[in-house]
Amino acid sequence: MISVSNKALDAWIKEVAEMCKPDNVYLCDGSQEEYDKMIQITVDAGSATPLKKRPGCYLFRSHPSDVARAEKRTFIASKNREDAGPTNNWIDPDELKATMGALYDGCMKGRTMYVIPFSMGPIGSYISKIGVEITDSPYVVINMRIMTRIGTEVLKSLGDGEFVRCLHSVGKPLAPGEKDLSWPCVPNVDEKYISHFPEERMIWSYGSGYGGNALLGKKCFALRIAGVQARDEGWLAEHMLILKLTDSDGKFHYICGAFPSACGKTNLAMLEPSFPGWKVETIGDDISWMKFGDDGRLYAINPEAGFFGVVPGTSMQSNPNAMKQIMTNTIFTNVGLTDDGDVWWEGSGIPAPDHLIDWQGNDWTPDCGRLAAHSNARFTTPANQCAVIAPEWEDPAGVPISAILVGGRRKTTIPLVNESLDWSHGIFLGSIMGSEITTADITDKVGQVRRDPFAMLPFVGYHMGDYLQHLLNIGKKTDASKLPRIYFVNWFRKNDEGKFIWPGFGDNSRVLKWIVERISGTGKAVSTPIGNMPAPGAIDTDGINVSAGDMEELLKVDKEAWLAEIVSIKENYKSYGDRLPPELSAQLDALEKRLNG
Ligand code: SAT
Ligand code: MN
Repeated sequence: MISVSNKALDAWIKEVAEMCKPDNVYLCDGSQEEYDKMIQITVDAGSATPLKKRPGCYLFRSHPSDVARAEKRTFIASKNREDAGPTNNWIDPDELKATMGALYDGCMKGRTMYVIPFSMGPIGSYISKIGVEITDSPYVVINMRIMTRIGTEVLKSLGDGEFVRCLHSVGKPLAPGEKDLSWPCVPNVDEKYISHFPEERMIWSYGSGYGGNALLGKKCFALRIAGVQARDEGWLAEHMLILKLTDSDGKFHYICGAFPSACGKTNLAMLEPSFPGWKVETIGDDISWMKFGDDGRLYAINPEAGFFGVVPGTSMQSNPNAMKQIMTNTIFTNVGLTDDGDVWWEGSGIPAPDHLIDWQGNDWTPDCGRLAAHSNARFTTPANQCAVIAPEWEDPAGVPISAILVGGRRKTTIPLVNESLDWSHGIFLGSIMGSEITTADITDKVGQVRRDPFAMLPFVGYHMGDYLQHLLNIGKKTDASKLPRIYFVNWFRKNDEGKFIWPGFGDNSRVLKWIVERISGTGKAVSTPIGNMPAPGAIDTDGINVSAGDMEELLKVDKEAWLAEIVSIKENYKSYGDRLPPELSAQLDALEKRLNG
């Protein structure tokens, strides 16, 4: 048995080992040699395929039951049911511990138990926090080393300090001599558990090896548990990208952005602007932790060290920087394997080969009627390999945030961009954001809006109403002039023929340009009932195929549509019951008055 100097950690490791009964216990040091050894273990086990065409890259195929975050099986086990709120699944913590304790009993037999000390954020930053993940999956160790900072340095920095306990098992013990599966997990989705104990700052995950179910530093810790810590300690743990935008004079601003899935968030974080001399650099593509600095501004760090991005749709058009980044040292999960040892996926912009092995390990041809890559296939790739990573991305001081973008995927109503009147109005806009439900969601509600406040619907570890109140409270902790300005954006407006009006991708930089002009005091705006909108001509459309009429449509305040929107927002707000912040209902009333005024 290993031993570590942090007494609480030492005791916890022994307690977990006694419960899970692994054959061995291994403490990760985070070295390259260790990483190479883990890779070799997975190659030898038949789980990983080296990719001849991409140095240091490997392909994994998951079990078909284990391909995405399991939202239905994600639990917030707060002591009081009400504290989990209407958007989370709740189980009494004692009951859940008893159920999962029985599942964990002996679940690591025949396996090695890996102990991974990890830091979310640069080691030692005042914004960073430390966790320890115990797992029986070498795939998790490999991915955690890319996605976070792990090993001896973290343990040193932890000292006798506090850490978040993250326990993970794939839930597949091995009998003596039993051959392992290439993707061990619990195939029955209803027996998987992704559990959070917010009061104890603890995560228990069982039965899944995939993504956010298993890489516990990401959504489980950095959003759900850190969100509770942030609420209690007066800071922010948000589902936001962080980018640095530099204009042609060399002036720069840092911008955060919250978008639900399928809105091109990773692409925006690495965008290639359409103006000569302008530059976007990446700080983070998914999560932003923000604390007040001594000057009263909000400073952000990216708590992660890698990108876990959706592969399908990634192409030289949608994200040339990511395409370059994933040529080396990248883990691919659930994409197609070509006969010459490369990977292929739908929407890559590369013609499909005549034959490949699909994500389920079967022969695939272009006419077979199946996807080569699963729609949630992922790359895990080190952030420092990104060609446009900002040099200061690991600055322990964080970067001062000037603006926050919020937005979803809306065909109608929501204009291209709208500047909030102040912080509270901005929180109101974030609280009503969302996307239209598409056929991909397999529901009878196609076309209705699924509201996803700050893209945090599946990621708030407590009551959504209290979360929105916390955001409002943050705005009262400093001078209004020091707060980031909040912008509501929508790249996805369609015309009557169902075609996108705005070109999107790199041209979204035209909207970012107006935003930094606003922050600098030069951008022209007109005041409208919904907020400040770009004055005619204030958004540069030189060189793109967007007419003045299109711009008018993109920036129109459609009164009837907004009044209908208000009805639907009221319905949504009802679900927060008496925890709906009074300021938000006041914002909604004020909007209605302005529209009718
Ligand atoms: O699997 S993750 O939670 O890391 C990504 C996602 O589903 O948002
Ligand atoms: Mn995300």
